[in-house]
Amino acid sequence: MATFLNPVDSIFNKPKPVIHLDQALLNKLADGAAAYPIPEGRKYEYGTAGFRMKADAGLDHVMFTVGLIAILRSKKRNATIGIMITASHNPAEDNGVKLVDPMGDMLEQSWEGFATRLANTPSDKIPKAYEALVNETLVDEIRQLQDRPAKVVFARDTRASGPYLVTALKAALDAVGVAYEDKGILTTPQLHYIVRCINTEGTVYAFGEPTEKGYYTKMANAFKTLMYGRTIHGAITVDAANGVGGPKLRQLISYLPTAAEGGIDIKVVNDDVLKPEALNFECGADYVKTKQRSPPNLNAKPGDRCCSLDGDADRVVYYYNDEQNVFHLLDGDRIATLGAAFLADMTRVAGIDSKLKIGIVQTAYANGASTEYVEKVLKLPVTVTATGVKHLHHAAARYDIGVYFEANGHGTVLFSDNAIKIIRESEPKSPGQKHALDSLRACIDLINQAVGDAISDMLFAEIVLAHKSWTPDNWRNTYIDLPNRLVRVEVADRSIFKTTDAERRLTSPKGAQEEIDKLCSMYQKGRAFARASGTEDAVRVYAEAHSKIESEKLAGQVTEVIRKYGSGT
Ligand code: G16
Repeated sequence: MATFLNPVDSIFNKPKPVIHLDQALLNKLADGAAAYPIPEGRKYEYGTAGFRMKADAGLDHVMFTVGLIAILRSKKRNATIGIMITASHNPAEDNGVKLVDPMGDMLEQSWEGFATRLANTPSDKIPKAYEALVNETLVDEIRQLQDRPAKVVFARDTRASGPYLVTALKAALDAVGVAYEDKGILTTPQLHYIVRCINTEGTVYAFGEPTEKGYYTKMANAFKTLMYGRTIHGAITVDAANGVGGPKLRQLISYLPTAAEGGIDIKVVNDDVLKPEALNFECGADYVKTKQRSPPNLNAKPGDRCCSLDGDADRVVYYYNDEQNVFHLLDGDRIATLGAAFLADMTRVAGIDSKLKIGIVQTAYANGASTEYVEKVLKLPVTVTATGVKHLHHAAARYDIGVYFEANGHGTVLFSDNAIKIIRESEPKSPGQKHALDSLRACIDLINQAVGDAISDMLFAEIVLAHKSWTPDNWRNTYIDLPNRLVRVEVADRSIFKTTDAERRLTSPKGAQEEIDKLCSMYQKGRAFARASGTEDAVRVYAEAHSKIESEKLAGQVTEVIRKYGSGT
């Protein structure tokens, strides 16, 4: 690699060096990229959940470019970067890829543009585009970071297309010649956990042992502490969406005490990962949340607690049938309120509540009744952000204890450095305070703070229910959800639907929001919004109102508005 000075870029007489990559490296990149051309007319965008599409629609080209972005990001941050290959709740024939930043969080937003730009670069132009990005991201007037070593770790879910996509990814990593580790099949949160562990190893922020075993052990130990003297009543049935969550949950179970040992009885269903087409089919968190019914094969009895994970186990929703066999959903809003109430109680008992600011982060999909309950009953502040955990995560980080959940079951709890210090260093003055502090310390370990984690969230919910001796009915009766309806609307071009105010209002197409406002005003407690999906080619419509009939009518009318504007008539 040669470095030349470019006087044109000089600022305050400090020339910015221009890096020219060795011809041998450029040739290797050209050879590698040639095997993964962009299909004619294909456009890519790094969206809410990274890149996501039909697995055979040119995703291999994206994988090659994502490998290069991970290398640049690793050099820039001087840390290990993660790559997760999954399409989460989407059908089996889809796949996708997202990058994991050093602390196990989502890729910094300013880099999404680089990822999109490189993905849309034809294969023959990739070597020069990569060189341009080296100069753009790794060089400034003061230093150049191109010579730093890069390290990448990656994993995939159980989809059949995974191994082939790994080949395309490795082709990029091998062309540049960086160190990488293939972690095989993992849940999305497990990879996030491992990335954070690797990057914090040996520091005061050490997150744990960077292995799958380390993940299970950390969670199981925290579970045992939190369960001391408590009993979980009855079994929990977990629908694993026929995805990676099934086998991983079975592994975790082997680390947990059984019900007879004062632990938990987990029944795993829909854990067939050998039949690829079964993934997310009539099961899983997205199915249950969208259809508002249990997977048809569940056979649960009235009162049985059930929950569903999604395809990569980063979302969870609870549900049960009451004695009249009526289905009730306990979604992400419920998990957030349950968890926040517990954490707020524990900080009060521990005598540290005045030192910590606890808050909840939701999106526009949060049921209006949940927001009212948080503000009026729990007396906690609520922040609303756009959909996508990256937005919620950042907002939650502004609290000492930030509980964030999307209604679809995606979320976690973040403890600030200040909160961790106070919780770890406070001296208990009574057995009650000691118990509360021990419980809070164990929560810090049980909850996967890197990212929303269905398995960790499920254990947390089970523990809180055990502490409160609550049945699902008790949980549901904390507040009554406003009836609501979610509709997926297919339109010619979803990109014309632009929003503002945390996606609660449309700014385009012109006139659409006024029509939605007028419709909402016709219903008691009527609220509705429409937003373009970030993971599917569709617009999502959400509507809630005082009664079920009204919420469905409002959803239908707003859907018609979207269809009308979406078809350009
Ligand atoms: C992804 C994001 C979630 C988001 C969801 C929304 O979920 O990670 O934060 O809520 O997409 O999808 P859409 O934009 O299509 O409504 P996942 O579980 O598919 O990765």
